[in-house]
Amino acid sequence: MPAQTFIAASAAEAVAQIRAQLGPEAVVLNVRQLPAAGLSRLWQKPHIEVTATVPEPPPAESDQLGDLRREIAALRELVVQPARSVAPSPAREESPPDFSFEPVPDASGWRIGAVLQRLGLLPLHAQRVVERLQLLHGEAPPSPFSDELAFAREVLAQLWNAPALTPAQEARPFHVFVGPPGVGKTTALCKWLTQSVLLEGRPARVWRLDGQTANTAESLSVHGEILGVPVERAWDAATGEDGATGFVDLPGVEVRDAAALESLRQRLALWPHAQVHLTLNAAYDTQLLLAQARAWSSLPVTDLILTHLDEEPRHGKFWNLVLGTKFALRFLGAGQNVPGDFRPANPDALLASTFAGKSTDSRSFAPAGHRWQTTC
Ligand SMILES: Nc1nc2c(ncn2[C@@H]2O[C@H](COP(=O)(O)OP(=O)(O)OP(=O)(O)O)[C@@H](O)[C@H]2O)c(=O)[nH]1
Ligand SMILES: [Mg+2]
Repeated sequence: MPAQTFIAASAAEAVAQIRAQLGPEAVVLNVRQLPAAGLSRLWQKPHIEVTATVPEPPPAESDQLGDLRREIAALRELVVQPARSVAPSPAREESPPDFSFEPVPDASGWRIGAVLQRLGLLPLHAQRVVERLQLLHGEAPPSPFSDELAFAREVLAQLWNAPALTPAQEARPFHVFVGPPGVGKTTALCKWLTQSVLLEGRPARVWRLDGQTANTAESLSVHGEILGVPVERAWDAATGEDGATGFVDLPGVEVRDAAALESLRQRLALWPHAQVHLTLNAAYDTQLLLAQARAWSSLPVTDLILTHLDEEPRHGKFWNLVLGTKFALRFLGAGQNVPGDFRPANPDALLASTFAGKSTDSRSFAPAGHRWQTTC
């Protein structure tokens, strides 16, 4: 569906318009403040302009089978190229395929282990998948590689760690974003905030707090103003009692900085029912991501948010976080613009992008050519 533009005096009014015209499936593509024209700007509050659309409906069951077939075909195309290139065409000689491996069986006899490693899983985790496959389907692999692939997808989906919230965390959502400096915490907060206010129509409140260092995210205050959400600069428990969804933005902390980490720990102790989102840059090297997840696991982290998916084509590596940490993947964000691309993580979407090389499930992407305008 083509994007539609809504002009409203407040976020609540925009929500009502979007809901009435596009229904609950709407996706917000862009938000910006419209300055009032002429003298009226003296007494009139600026309006907001929201661009929204409804993504394509999910494919029917039979299409999903078709998707799987296409993924297998694409994968086969990639992995059998070297075998076919025995007598390469001149063009191929000039630019050899950069994805040059064959799904050769490892010691277990299964081929999928090598493929998973090529897609970004560490050997340890690829091995774990193969062992589980052998447990479920027998020592020897099925003859068609497509069956191995389909079984492996099932196993990965079973190993998915779904976010588990306590009743108190569910009752009064209060989101705190923590993580190393510059990974995209404030941007992720702005994206989530926009969805919460404009799509769910929930009242929200933001705290942009200083830590050991000052929180210089002025753009967060501007974004709050556009959405009509108060952005406090100091914590006051009383303002947290109004039932609004809370969002807390904090400066990044280097885990090596013991004093800053301890100060953060003490602050988190003030919010026992907070959902603490460890935010990491997905484009970092796998070992670094795992080291960061381990280092932060001494804090009461609820789940993980990965940012910068637009800069990381190999989504298979995210399975190392699923299989190698105690954290559930909660949200995946791509791009620096707000509201941009920010969606709940789930095994189906990650499997699709792992095996098809797509950045994420294309159904939820904005229409081609659309450009976001706000940054946070
Ligand atoms: N390409 C890309 N850039 C991003 C993404 N998320 C954030 N950025 C950019 O990364 C930079 C840092 O983003 P912030 O949201 O300020 O990061 P932060 O973690 O809040 O930073 P500190 O508060 O300083 O620790 C900014 O230039 C963002 O525009 C993303 O998903 N993709
Ligand atoms: Mg920040």
